[in-house]
Amino acid sequence: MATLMSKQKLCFDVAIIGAGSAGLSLGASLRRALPSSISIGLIDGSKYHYYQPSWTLAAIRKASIERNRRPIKSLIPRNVDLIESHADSISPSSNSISLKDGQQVAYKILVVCCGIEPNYSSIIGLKEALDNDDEVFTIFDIDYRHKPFPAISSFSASKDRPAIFTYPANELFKCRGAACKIMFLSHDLFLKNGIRNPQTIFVSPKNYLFSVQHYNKPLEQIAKERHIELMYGKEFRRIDSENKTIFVKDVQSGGEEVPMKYGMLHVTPEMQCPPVVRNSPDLIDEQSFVSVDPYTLRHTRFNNVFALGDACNAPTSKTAAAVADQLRAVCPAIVKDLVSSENKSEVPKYAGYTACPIYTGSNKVLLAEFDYDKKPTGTFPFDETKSRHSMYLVKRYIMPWLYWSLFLRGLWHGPFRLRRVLYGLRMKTIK
Ligand code: UQ1
Repeated sequence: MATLMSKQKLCFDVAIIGAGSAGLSLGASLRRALPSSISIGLIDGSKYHYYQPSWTLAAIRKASIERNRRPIKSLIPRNVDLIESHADSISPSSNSISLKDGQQVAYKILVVCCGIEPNYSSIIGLKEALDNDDEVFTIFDIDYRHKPFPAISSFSASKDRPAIFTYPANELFKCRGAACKIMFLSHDLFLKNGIRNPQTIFVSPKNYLFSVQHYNKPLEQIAKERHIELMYGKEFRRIDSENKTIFVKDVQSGGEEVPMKYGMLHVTPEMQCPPVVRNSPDLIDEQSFVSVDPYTLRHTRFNNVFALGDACNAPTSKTAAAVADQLRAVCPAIVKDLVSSENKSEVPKYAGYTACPIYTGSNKVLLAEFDYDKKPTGTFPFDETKSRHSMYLVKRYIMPWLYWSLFLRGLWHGPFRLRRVLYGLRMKTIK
């Protein structure tokens, strides 16, 4: 239980900010690993926790957003305290957090897992377009959950304007694969709706579809087979939704804005940490993400602060799979700090593992798994550059179960062990 220091001040051995994927799975993992006398507090004023990987399939009604959410209260492990308020700012030099409702929370160890949110201001006219134009949508914002399906299903060739999918100008967004997935999913639906040659364009400031070459090549090949145009080196910074036009600039040469008409537009917005992090200057880097050592996820200046999930600046693709593997490093480090500092055994390092099951059309999925070095780190002992129906079934049916029943309950710290077993079995059969 929390200690009540005064009427206004709560105190926890471990305070976790955010009941998203990272906060809940860490809270549950720590509860299993720490003695019950160690208090754990989880701070979040939201009502629901969403299974975000369902948002892509929900866009074409192969999943339901409502069925993939749970009240946060129902997910809090026994003997973890939920503080139902939003954190407002953190003062790491005095080990305390100010909450929006005026309370103060003191901690011995703080873990910042508050996630990230869209920053629409980086594209002129985008918020108005999302609010007013039915042909503009994003799958990255729960507030716009009503938009994707109508926008995709009413796209038609007769508009004579293409369907456009965009990446943001910088790398500050979550789940790189989701921006590709929604394109292939939409393209499937266009074909299913009888559009014979749906004009589809992917606009990216980079010169790739996916940042890891090993997976980028097959994804580009699939786009080519589907006659999807890949427009590289173009930055999208302005939209005039009244005239159904976006304006792009060449990244290399700068130069004039070039107008492009759209008949449907999916935007992957730039993202930023919520105010609690941006209001805490001691904790952040120049892009206002929590500054951590990429291998330990411990803060670069404050030894008793960690951050994991989307809000930390570890340079990997931000996914729930990354969080699961991060737990392998963070959980034992916290246990060691609090109860077994004399234990000399090494805490595992996080090597940047992340995974992204990318839907590539016709009920097939390419499972991309890689680390900081962009080295493929496949769990399954087969060629992961191939799109497979089996991986689609894993994504659609196994992953939600793994997420709710194992991961959020502190029983899944990534596929590290599974990989060893599967590769071990393969070596045995080869012998
Ligand atoms: C994973 O661990 C995870 O997080 C809990 C996901 O999110 C739901 C994933 O999509 C994937 C692919 C993994 C990695 C697991 C395996 C079995 C490769």
